[in-house]
Amino acid sequence: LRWLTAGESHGPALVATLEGLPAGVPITTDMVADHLARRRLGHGRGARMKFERDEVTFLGGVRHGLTLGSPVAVMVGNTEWPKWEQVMAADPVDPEVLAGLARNAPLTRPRPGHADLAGMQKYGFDEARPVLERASARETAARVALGAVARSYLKETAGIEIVSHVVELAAAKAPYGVYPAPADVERLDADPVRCLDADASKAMVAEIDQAHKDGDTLGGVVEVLAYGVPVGLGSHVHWDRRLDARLAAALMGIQAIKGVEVGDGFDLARVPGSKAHDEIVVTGEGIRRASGRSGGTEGGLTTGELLRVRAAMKPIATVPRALKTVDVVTGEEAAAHHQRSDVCAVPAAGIVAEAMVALVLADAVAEKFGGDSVTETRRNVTSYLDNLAIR
Ligand code: FMN
Repeated sequence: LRWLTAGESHGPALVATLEGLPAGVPITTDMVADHLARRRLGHGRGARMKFERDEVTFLGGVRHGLTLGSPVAVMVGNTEWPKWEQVMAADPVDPEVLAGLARNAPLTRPRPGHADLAGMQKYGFDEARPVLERASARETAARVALGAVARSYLKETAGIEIVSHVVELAAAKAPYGVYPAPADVERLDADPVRCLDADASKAMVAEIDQAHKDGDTLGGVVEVLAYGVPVGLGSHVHWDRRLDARLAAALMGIQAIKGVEVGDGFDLARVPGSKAHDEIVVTGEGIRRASGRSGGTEGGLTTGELLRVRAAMKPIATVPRALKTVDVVTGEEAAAHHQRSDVCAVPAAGIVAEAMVALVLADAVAEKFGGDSVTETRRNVTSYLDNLAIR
């Protein structure tokens, strides 16, 4: 699969293309819009989440609710565009008109924790707008849109289903080792922080409320689970074919993600080998693992067990109690710009992480099973699983 996104945070729209899917994947604008709505959920999101909505349009690759096998192109419109039409115009705008617009005031006080300063230095901009417009996590809406297509492909061809939940938010933690199933998604989406455990959820909400009062921001940890992943996606034969490496890169590629764990991850470094691995046992369902510490990959290949990855998000960098910076025009110390922002976006990051895992798995399924129609891919999956010599 190949995929790309384009578009700025306050531009007319985000666009994304996905190439390499077979024909016959069920997808509708409503299915995409549902996932985009899930990205907006969560206690602690900023005002923008409430007054904006996402408008989805397929521009190619889909007809009457099914993919055609041609590149899928999807557009997520920005309902705020009329307010930004001049500031973000593609064509030149009369400088006098621009000078009269408060929204166009140059952002000369780069925000620590963002791409602002290094981006201005690298690209030769004298203000942060041209950098922050693309660095903004608004771009993740385009990934979630493609993720919706990828997850439908996974479900139709291999029966794979993806679930995420928030397991840590600042100091509040969900009980370790409790994994939500696909049937829990509705309940998770209804929870203010997308946490399965009611007590932990309350503690997380309290953390966010306190941070809000303190003019501060918070991060946390999300866990993504993929059910029904067949054995043998990815490969041990080369570093960039390892599925764990591909998942880690995809998750690390989400704005503000600073750590990724596969399975028990860093905890595995703290226990002896006798407690770190998943023993192989014979069960009524054939050869299985006695535990799930590896997170469903060994040697860069999926094992056929539950796939489990975690991503750690740093606190939102636009801190209301503004951080110190330098005004790049005057050279003086200053307080960083504070644009409307979230206190905490960990629940939303979980939805983005689901999309990234879906895209990586879709790529690995397409690579292993091929097929130009969903029927053909499904037949290839079934035939492979039915003919495994060892099971
Ligand atoms: N940063 C903000 O300053 N304000 C926000 O409201 C905000 N919302 C985010 C929502 C999501 C779903 C994600 C994944 C990130 C969000 N961020 C927000 C983080 C920024 O996009 C920014 O990329 C990040 O702070 C820079 O970190 P990096 O160095 O890891 O890219």
